[in-house]
Amino acid sequence: FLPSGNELGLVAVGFSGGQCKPGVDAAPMALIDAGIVEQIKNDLKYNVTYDDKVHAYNELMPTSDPDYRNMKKPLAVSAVTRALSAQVYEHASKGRFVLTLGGDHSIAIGSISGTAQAIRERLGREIAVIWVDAHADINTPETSDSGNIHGMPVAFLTRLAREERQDVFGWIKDNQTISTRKLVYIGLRDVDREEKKILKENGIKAFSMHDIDRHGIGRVMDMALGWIGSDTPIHLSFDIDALDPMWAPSTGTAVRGGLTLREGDFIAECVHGTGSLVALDLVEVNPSLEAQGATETIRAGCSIVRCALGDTLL
Ligand code: 4U7
Ligand code: MN
Ligand code: MN
Ligand code: MN
Repeated sequence: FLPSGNELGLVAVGFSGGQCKPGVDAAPMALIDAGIVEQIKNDLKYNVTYDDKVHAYNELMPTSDPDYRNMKKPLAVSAVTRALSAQVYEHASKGRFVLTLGGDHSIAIGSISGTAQAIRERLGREIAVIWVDAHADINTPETSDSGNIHGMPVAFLTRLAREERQDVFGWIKDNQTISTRKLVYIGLRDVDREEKKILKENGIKAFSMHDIDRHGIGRVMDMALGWIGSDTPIHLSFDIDALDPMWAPSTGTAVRGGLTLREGDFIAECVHGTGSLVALDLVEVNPSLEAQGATETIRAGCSIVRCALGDTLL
């Protein structure tokens, strides 16, 4: 099921509506200005299909978008992720590896639902998801303190959160969802109390920073990939705030005590090494925060992407 012929589809998503801080919508352009597309084409030899646009989805923005079930901007996030889901599906169903550059992490509702559907239809297989993040992003609308949807994408993708309204994620079909058994977290260190309960009750596999300190990132990756099992298509969703603020200060919800840049790259290298990676999200880079650190954060993002696409040290 390997994406054939090094074909890669790129979707640039300039969307920040899953949280409250402006600027994360500028990340795709910043990553592209830093040369990410050239690196993918020239150094890593991918055939890139890209519409040369950073999608803002302005035509989808509602004129009024009041809170609903404690969710902020429910109509906007739902509409954007629905459109993104179709874009990602289009690439993945043609056998392309799909790279989605965010944007805040709410966009994973779109990218992962699109991958899940395409891989089910093309190969009759369920995807696994590796979620690299300081946070679990598995709040339901009811457990969320903030109401920010970038803290809820995993709940909607696993159906732990559901909504009938078509214009508020009711569009998510069963064949676009993922299994809690094939979900693995790496890098957690800021998990809300209610989220901890959800992880426990559903037996979800998670490797926190404590586990990485105890076992080292090498063994943690062996265990994470062992849990998924070989020969399972993998979608890697990488939140830049998984890295320590020393390496990635420019992000909306930075948490100290995170991964080194090298550990982040190593995770991406290991997942690439499985030969089963079918899609990657790189999210939550916000170049307007900690402006002195923006260049560093963008460089870290580019590095993670290159490693996941097969860049090697030797
Ligand atoms: B990110 C939080 F309360 N859990 O729900 C929430 F701590 O995509 C943070 O991982 C969510 O950056 C962070 O708002 C979302 C909070
Ligand atoms: Mn996240
Ligand atoms: Mn996070
Ligand atoms: Mn964040």
